[in-house]
Amino acid sequence: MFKKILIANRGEIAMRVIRTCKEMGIKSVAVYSTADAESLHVRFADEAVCIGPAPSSESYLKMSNIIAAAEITNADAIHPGYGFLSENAKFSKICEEHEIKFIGASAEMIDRMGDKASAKSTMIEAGVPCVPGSEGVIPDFKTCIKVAKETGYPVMLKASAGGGGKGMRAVWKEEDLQNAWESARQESKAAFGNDDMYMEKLIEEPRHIEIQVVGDSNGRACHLSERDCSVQRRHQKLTEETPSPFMTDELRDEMGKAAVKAAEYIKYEGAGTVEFLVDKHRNFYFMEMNTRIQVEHPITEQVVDYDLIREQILVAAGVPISGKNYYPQLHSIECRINAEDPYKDFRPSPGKITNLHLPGGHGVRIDTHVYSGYTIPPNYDSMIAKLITTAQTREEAINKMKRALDEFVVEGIKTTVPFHRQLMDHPDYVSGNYTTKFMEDFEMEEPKDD
Ligand code: MV4
Repeated sequence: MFKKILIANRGEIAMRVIRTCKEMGIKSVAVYSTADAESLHVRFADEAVCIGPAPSSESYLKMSNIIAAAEITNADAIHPGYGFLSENAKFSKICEEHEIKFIGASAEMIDRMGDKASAKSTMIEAGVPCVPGSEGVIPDFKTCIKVAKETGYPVMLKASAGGGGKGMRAVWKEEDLQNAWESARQESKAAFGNDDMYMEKLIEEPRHIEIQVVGDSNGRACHLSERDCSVQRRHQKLTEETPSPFMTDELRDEMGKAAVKAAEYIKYEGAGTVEFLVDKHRNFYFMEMNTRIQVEHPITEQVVDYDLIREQILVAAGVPISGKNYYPQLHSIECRINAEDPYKDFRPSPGKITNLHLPGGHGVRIDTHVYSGYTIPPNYDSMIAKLITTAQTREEAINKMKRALDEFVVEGIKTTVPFHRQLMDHPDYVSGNYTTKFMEDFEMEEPKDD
């Protein structure tokens, strides 16, 4: 078992990993930029190394500085968290070359799943349901027209190096295809340095339902059921829940089996997430596979009583998984609390938290790194806390979320607490009748003068 793990991340996920390391008796090393010198993960870790100035490119993305920190502290593994270098094949490779265990996917696996068209081809070989469309990357516009005709409009053009919606265009009729093809490729080239495109039949008003999987070094995988992540704004998840209000027992079994088949086919090691699009007829289609721990992992932990970070560490140390699958015994909802102003188009609101009161009580979990007096640096993403409520039923979990949001006090900056509070009263959310289109029509009501 590892003696010392360096966490190559910051914020709440760094705290999350440090906590499990402590519980497992593993020493932890925090790395921090000069902007994070006062951050909580620095204080909670057993050791801390400053790896550079505020800009991520000079610190949390600076591979040489992170490897140097691991060498000088004699860490035998690195946990990358999510974001930053968590799905960077080159970093995974460099860790391997330095004989530091990367608690994540191999460089080959990251590359294979990071190339969306090749990931899809792999899933077709594995027999995982995929959206009909092109066979891999489309070589030229002439083929694009032909494939769109064969697929049938509307179609979705997608960037193979993409993800999160960049370089993606919905095309409803042939006359719009050329503009979409050119603008999507330009956007993808600019964002990823690669303009390979593939095409799929457009799935209208889909739900985003993902399955958590864990694979071990013996080639076995299990699933831990689903998370419904359909409430998104500009491809940023805002809230997630499990079980999905759209799920049925047979659909869960089918999607779970497909996700395990995918993971075992590619001999996936570690915690991963297979993302699916689900249409209104409950047909599901492979979308992408993420080879990292996800922000929303706590809701799964809550309903199946399982520590996913612990499992990542055990699998990376070669410990086999039990092999059984896990099904939700409770209902859990996560609200991402961001330092953004929902009354001003969710614009960032960095600054000093002058007063903070965190909710608590039965069934309330908060994963956060902030504290009263903490100054949120403008350099990183705006998430300051994840508020998670868990109860026997969805109705009770929503009720608990409302109560917890009403208790949540953050002064000195604006946050998305008021947005989540209104969401919990929205009829389409409360009824569970929402898709990825939900946020397009959502309007914040002006604050009542209290
Ligand atoms: C789609 C789709 C409809 N049809 N593919 C968005 C980013 C990337 N994860 C894939 N996405 C989509 N792919 C087909 N064939 C609709 C989306 C989509 C979406 C998917 C999940 C969650 C939120 C979304 C918001 C807009 C579009």
